Amino acid sequence: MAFRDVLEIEVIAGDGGEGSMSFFRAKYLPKGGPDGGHGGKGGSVLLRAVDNVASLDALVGKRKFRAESGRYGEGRLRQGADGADLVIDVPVGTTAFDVDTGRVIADLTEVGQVKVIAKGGSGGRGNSAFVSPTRQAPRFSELGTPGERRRIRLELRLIADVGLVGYPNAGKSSLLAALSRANPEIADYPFTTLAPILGVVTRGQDWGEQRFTLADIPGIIEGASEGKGLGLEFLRHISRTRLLVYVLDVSRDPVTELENLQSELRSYDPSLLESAALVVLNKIDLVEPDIVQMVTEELQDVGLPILAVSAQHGDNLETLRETLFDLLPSRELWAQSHALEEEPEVVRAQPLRVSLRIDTNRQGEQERTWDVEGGPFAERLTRLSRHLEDASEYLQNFFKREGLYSALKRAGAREGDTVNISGFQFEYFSDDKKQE
Ligand SMILES: Nc1nc2c(ncn2[C@@H]2O[C@H](COP(=O)(O)OP(=O)(O)OP(=O)(O)O)[C@@H](O)[C@H]2O)c(=O)[nH]1
Ligand SMILES: [Mg+2]
Repeated sequence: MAFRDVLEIEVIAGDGGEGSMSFFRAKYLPKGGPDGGHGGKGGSVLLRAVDNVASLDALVGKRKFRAESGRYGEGRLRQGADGADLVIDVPVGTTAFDVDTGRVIADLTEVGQVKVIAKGGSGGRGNSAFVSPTRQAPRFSELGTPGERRRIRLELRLIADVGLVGYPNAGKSSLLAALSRANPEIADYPFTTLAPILGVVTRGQDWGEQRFTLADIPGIIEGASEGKGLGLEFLRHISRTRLLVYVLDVSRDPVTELENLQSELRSYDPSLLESAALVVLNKIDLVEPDIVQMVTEELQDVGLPILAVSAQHGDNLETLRETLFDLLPSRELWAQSHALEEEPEVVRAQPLRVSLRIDTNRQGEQERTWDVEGGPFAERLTRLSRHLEDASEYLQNFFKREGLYSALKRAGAREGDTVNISGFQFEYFSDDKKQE
């Protein structure tokens, strides 16, 4: 059975629709007013956490996920339809990273949780929106803004409360089977378990019933952090468990095995060693009681509680169940120190910056260009790029209102300098001059 727990996809939100440039027309009205409606919003791409561990598998093979774009606006003030959102179902426990920044975009820890991972563009305004006392018939409208596009890495970390870690053949799956109703494969060869398996462990009945989930992951061996065995891939699935159980085969070399396990975990993520933990010495039926006693004493130094059991014969399993319930830290306590920090929703606008660039042209003359960064200017120009000519007066006012001219003036701009706003260029002229 394939078990996909890491996947890279590309998500593309819908573009906003274009606003309409239209004038009301009727036979008996020769010059109707502007009536271009707004474009619709682009659909966003969302992740939704569902209670189905296999759901990342369902996404395999599809690389691009695209939400619908908004429709264009039309005359008679008809607004374009919004594009539909695209909801991608992922298993609860999935974390989404932005591949390019490495930041956490969404960390879905509860079933039903929904998070936008690519925001749809906004619709352009129709020409009806630009009517003013001095502009009765605007001959321009806006384009919509493009939808966000992102490369996303999805990582599934099972949301198990307790995790079993140990060498192959230590008896992890046997313990899972003995403590829960899960039915993992158990066999006398290493790496029987190839993918994580969850079981539910309960105590008490009816209203008093308590439960936790127990994860059995593939065996870990020395050198796993360098890619030996099945590698440390699966340790991801115990990174959220609140209690770790080191399962050791008492008949092998448990002291060395525990040391190696801990050092492999440490090289994967040092904070794993700070989790609450318990050592289970398994297969006590295979050795004399004084061996168990001796090993237990040798393991004292590690400073963890130790319990000797036989998964096969059922020795001490009820004590193990009780101990697990007792040692399991509460969710609230655990969350305080382990919450992943999601990327903040609001991206603050960049402050306006103007900088002068002086080039010498072929004729040996100096050309002065002011590069403008930040501020709302580039977006507004892009939105109006289909109608720059007709919108020029509107844009002049907009630039002035938003402080572009005063910033340029303060920086020392001169009549005839070029102003460059992400590729849109025009000539600077000072306000003072205009008023003369
Ligand atoms: N004698 C004895 N054998 C056991 C005990 N627990 C497990 N075994 C046997 O040990 C072998 C390995 O058990 P598994 O539960 O498959 O071990 P695992 O840790 O899940 O192994 P991997 O999945 O390969 O990592 C099987 O043959 C089990 O029957 C025990 O308490 N006593
Ligand atoms: Mg197993």
